[in-house]
Amino acid sequence: MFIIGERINGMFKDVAGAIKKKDRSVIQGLAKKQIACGASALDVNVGPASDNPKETMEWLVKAIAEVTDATLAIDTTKKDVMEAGLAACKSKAIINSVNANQDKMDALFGLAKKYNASVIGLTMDKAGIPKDAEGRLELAMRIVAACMEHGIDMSDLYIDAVILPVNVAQVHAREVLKTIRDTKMLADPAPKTILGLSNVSQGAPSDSKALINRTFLAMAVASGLDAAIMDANDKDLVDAAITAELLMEKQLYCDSYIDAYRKK
Ligand code: THG
Repeated sequence: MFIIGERINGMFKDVAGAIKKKDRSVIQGLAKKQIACGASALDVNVGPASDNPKETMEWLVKAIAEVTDATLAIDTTKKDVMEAGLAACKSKAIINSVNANQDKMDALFGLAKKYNASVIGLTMDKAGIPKDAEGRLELAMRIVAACMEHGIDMSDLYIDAVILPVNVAQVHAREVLKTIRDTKMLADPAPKTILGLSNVSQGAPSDSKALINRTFLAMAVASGLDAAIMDANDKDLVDAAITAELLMEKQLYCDSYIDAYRKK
């Protein structure tokens, strides 16, 4: 599982506070902790309240790059903020994200080429997120086609079937799982699949969130999920990801498989 830590996001109070005070140590602490817990990459999102998102994104990326050379997923819907983040990255970055609208794809696949970045493509467009897998797959196919037109390798594309909170959109979860399975048939080699996992438990009672995330992650791995933006600091969640991959024969079994995986 390619784990992208979700914590450097201005939607969290500690991150919003650190941005306001320009306190790099809070951000750097979160970066180091997530990597130590098993994240291979870090999501970077300035959050909804930022008055100067371009400058904030650049500041976050530079602060993180001082303590790790991990891949960063630049998480913004704004093209100028995306470019500010990509330009500040020292290692290969991930564009998080592009939707299936042609104008967005042309703009952001252009940036992907310019900065040699990977891309997360969301199965949504101007009309929103389709309710069923068929609608999501049609948008995924549009993203795959645009990627090919722009000369981007399938190995650099992650399709995100967009999971919604189960408390308000219960019918979506199984459609997301079907989308993950069928995305593998859209191209050869196939694009990768990814989810913003914690969306699924947003709004659920806090004592059930971790269980909902962990259960859905195991189900998604069984459906072929390759990567997740998730709470890497949740040890049980990371252990569940490793174990689900073991049971899918993506890791070799040994009695100490968790330790063996974490030492890799
Ligand atoms: N796909 C892609 N990128 C994404 C998402 C996605 N980026 C943002 C988001 N979704 C993934 N990141 C989070 C981070 C936190 C939470 C959900 C998704 C979250 N937070 C808790 C809550 O809202 O209940 C706690 C917040 C708090 O403590 O303040 O659930 O889908 N490509």
